[in-house]
Amino acid sequence: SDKKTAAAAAAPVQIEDDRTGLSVETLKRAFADNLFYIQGKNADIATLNDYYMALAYTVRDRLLQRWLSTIKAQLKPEVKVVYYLSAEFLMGPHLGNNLVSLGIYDQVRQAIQESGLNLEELIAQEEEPGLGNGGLGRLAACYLDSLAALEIPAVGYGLRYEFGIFDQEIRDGWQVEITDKWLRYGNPWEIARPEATVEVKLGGHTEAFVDGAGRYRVRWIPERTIVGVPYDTPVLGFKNNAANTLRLWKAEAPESFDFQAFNLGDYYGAVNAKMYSENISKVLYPNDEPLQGRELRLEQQFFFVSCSLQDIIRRHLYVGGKLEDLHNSAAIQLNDTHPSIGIAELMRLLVDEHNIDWDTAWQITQNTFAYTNHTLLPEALERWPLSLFGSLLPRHLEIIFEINRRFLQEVSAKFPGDTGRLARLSLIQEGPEKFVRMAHLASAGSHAINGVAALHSELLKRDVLRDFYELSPEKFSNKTNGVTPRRWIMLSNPELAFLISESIGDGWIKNLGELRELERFANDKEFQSRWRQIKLNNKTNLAEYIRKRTGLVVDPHSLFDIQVKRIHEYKRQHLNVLYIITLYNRLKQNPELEITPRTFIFGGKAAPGYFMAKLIIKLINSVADVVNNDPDVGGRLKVVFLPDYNVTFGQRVYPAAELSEQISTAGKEASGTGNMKFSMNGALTIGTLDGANVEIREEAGEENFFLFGLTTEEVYALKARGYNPRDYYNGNPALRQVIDQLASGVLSSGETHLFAPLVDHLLNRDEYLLLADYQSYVECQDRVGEAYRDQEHWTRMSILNSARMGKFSSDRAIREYCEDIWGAVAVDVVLEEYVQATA
Ligand code: 4GP
Repeated sequence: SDKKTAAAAAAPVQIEDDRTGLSVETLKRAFADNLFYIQGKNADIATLNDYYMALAYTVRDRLLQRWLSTIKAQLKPEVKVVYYLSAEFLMGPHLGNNLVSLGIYDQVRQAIQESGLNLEELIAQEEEPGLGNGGLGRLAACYLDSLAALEIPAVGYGLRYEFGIFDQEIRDGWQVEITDKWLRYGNPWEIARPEATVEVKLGGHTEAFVDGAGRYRVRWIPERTIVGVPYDTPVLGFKNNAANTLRLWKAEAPESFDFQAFNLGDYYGAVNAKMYSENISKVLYPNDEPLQGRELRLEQQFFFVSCSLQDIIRRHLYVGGKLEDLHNSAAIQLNDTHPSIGIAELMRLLVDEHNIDWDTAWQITQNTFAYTNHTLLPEALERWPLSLFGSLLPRHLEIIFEINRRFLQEVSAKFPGDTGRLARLSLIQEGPEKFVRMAHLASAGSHAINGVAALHSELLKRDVLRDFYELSPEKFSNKTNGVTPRRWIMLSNPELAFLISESIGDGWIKNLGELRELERFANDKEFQSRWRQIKLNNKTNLAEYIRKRTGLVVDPHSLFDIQVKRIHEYKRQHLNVLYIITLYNRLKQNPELEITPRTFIFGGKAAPGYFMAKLIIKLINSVADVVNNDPDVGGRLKVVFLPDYNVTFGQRVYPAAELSEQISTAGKEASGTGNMKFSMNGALTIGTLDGANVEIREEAGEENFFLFGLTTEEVYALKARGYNPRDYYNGNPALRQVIDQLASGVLSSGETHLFAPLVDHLLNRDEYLLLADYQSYVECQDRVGEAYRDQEHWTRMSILNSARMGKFSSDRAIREYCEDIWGAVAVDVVLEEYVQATA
């Protein structure tokens, strides 16, 4: 009866309209209210950032009702939740995307306009969370978007880096890295949940003991403890009621440490411990750098994985689940090997902390985890020196040894006497220095393993994970990547989105396959000219942005030929440059030559320690200097390196592109996702048969794709025969001229040594076969130039490219993961109209 009175007293309160209402009037009122009460400003003193924050909070209020309703709908024992573990989430700016998801872009624009401001300016104010390097992190973000769009219960788990990927500036043609202080002005999209803090142990040693039941057990006596504080960002579904959670962990020192030291009078010691602990979530590691010896990186990985697994278990027990059934209510996806320590950590939690026997724990673990591989590059496969691993995670090393012992027993049973195979499959790499092979841990401990494009998945089975494939072929499948059409068409290319919806209805936004209906407009003159006009508008916008950022004036009527992605030798930005120099030489030889005017646009960051990649940036800028300022060129060629490529900038670039450069050495690019964003927005692709290019070409039709270069098989064969780049150099005068120019200093203001490392590399090793592919690329580029002259035909190809990209929606990819790997289904979310103050 006490309970009854309490419940009566806590009669539910209706959620205020000012917090949820979507009308222009309500939005305006809420905006003014937030400016005053949250930012503590009025119009007299408000900065643009204050206005941005006031609007962000207005929008966030509208997420919260959906978010809490979603949590309520999903917090049930029978609901299976997808946990996406990723060291990177490259989310991009939230505000515009949330407006799209809520379907209130137009109302908000009007409300802001009636408040005397400009919505686009406020949107541009947002500092994007750069918590990822490139493809892998952005894929995780697209997947969260699709999971919410499809109402699949899901949590993304990662690290809340205080400094994300560095900001890039270009000085004297070189990349300069600037710390990314993205949290400087606060982050209105996250909500801290300090009450859900968890403890993580590190270092120390282990002790064996026999427990009360007479069982042999091990306890871990750590050297130090840190705590993980979760920060949650709601991730909205597109025009539905679902809002999933991105939960990022911040590392902090446990308070007790401070007090202890403080009581001893060691104030600095206390502060030091705090700073040391907080280091763990300080900074995102750039990829493409050797990780050996990077203890902090391993600490990061273990930290966020341990926090997340403890969180998952707590949630499972909270809804009344039994640990033996964990795999029925949790599907944990490992986004590459970065979180693969989770396999040993879950074993530890189950066996050591929850007293479950090894065999049962191993079954639960294998049935819960699945692993996605994102790269075949041997240097990118993570392995940790045993010594480092053991000193940081002594108990996990023991567990890995035991997993390995049992695993190799299985292998022996299946392949008796095959010791070579045992050595190849072992989780431990033997040798003068021993290593833990993380891809092997991930493969042994997962029930599903996938690559990210058809070709890549085949190569995984054939090369990198061949022995695992022969051992358990049933684990392997392909899940070709996808990207979200909400951010990558609707938000970034609103005019195109409008034209598409006007022509075929707006079903495509949730079902991208419907774009096929555009095919019937491919020859329609009126439609074609609107299509072209939109592209021109987007190009004009980009040209204006280029002028503002670099001072360069480019012609929006020239062919916009774009390569944006991380700078890496295998991606071959320098092959693109070789063609630019070739064109330049032709114009110098014959200034009257008729060529298709082109603007070559590059963007991308190089890993700070990757010298060759940084030299490629310098090369692009040096060539730009020469080409852009030569009167003989007469503005027909322009080369632009746009600094600080990130998601925000991508949103401007993809809609303005006409030619998409996807020119990696065949067999090296796992999938690519930029390639998909370009085609969706009507760019044609020049590319090799690599990664998802293969499937893009299949879908678009080979007549609508500019193919060049060696195939994967040909690359292998050529290397097996013994590749000598000098043969190509000697046999091709145009190529020879270009390489000689690089060496001579004419492209580097006389600095002859500047590009010597590049020239040396190309002539003597050329690991990525630029010289072998040069002629084929040049001829293909020439065909592109020709094709561009027939604008009607070009437009037709462009329309068909967009029309046929339905497959590359991340919704399709997520459906496949749900059906084949996760066994997760949609859960309907009913919006709660009332707030209940007590339970
Ligand atoms: C990237 C791959 O290089 C790219 O081909 C793929 O599309 C993307 O993952 C998503 O699957 N890898 C990384 C990385 O970004 O850090 O390894």
